[in-house]
Amino acid sequence: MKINWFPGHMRKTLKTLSDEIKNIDVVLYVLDSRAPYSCLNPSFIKIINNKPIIYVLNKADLVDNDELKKWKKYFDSLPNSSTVSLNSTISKNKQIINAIKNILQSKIDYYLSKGAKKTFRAMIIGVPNCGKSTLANNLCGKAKAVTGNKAGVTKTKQWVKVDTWIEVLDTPGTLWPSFDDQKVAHHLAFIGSIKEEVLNKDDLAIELLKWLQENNPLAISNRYGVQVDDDPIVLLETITQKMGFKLKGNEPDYDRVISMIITDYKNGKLGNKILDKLEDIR
Ligand SMILES: Nc1nc2c(ncn2[C@@H]2O[C@H](COP(=O)(O)OP(=O)(O)OP(=O)(O)O)[C@@H](O)[C@H]2O)c(=O)[nH]1
Ligand SMILES: [Mg+2]
Repeated sequence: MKINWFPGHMRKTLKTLSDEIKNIDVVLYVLDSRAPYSCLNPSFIKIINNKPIIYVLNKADLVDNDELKKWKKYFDSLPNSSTVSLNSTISKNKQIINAIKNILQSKIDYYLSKGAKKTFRAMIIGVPNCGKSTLANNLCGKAKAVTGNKAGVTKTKQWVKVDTWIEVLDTPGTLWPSFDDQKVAHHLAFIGSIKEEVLNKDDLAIELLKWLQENNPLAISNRYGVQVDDDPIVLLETITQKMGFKLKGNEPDYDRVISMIITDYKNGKLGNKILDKLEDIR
C-alpha cells in the first residue's frame, strides 16, 4: 500500500505557519506519543527557524510509560527545546504553562524589568489528529476549538486566549509532499493522521495486524479472544469468524471487521506499545 496525502489546503497551511512565525515566541510541537518520530514533519524545520520549541508528547495515556520515558529523553536532547508528556483531554494541565514560562523566562524577565505589558504568543503545530485543538482547549479551559478523532477537523487558524499574558494559535494539521519512508506513512495512517478516504482500508488493517503480530500479539488475543496466527490474512479471517459478522447469505463481513480493527487501534483499544522505534531515527 503506497500512501500519499498532501492536499492543497496543507500547502496553504504551511504558508500560513511561515507568515505567522515572526510574531510567535514559542512553538508547541504536538506529537502523538504512539508515533513520536513519524509525527515529525520535515517541512516544519525551516518554518520554525530557531524559535524555541516545546515538544508535546500528547496522548501519553495511550502508551507504555517506560517506553515513553525513553522517547522523552530523546526529545530532551534536542537543542533549544523542552519536552512535556501529557493527556490533553484531562483539563487544567499546568505542565505546558510551566514549560512556556521556563523556556521564555529571560524574555519574560526582560519585559518585567521594563515594566512593559507583553502578550506572548505560542503556535500549536503538528500532523492531523495528534490533539492540537484538544490541547488549545485544555490550555484555555474552554471548548473553543472543534475536535474530533479523524484527520482534518481544524480547517483554519484560530487564536485562543489562555491568560492575560499568553495566547495560542491553533492550526490545521499538516503533512508533507511525499513520504520517503512508507513505514512512517503506515504509522501515521494507524493513528488516524491520514484521511481514511485516501487509504485502502483492507491493506491498512492487514499492515496493522502484521505490526501487532510482530510487536504486541497479546493485544490482539486480549481484544478479540483469538489465537494469533503467523499470517495476517488468516488472522483477519479468524477474527471475522470469532466476531460472527455476516453479510446477507451468510458470507463473512470482512469490511466490518476491517473497520472495527482500524477504529479500535485509533481509540487505543489495541495495546499501548509505541509504533516507532528509537533505532529508526535518522
Ligand atoms: N486518549 C487521548 N485522546 C486525545 C488526547 N488529545 C486528543 N485526543 C483525541 O484525539 C482526537 C483528535 O483531537 P484533535 O484535538 O481534534 O486533533 P487535532 O490535532 O486538532 O486534529 P486536526 O484538526 O484534524 O489536525 C480527538 O478525538 C481527541 O479527543 C490525549 O491526550 N489522549
Ligand atoms: Mg484541530
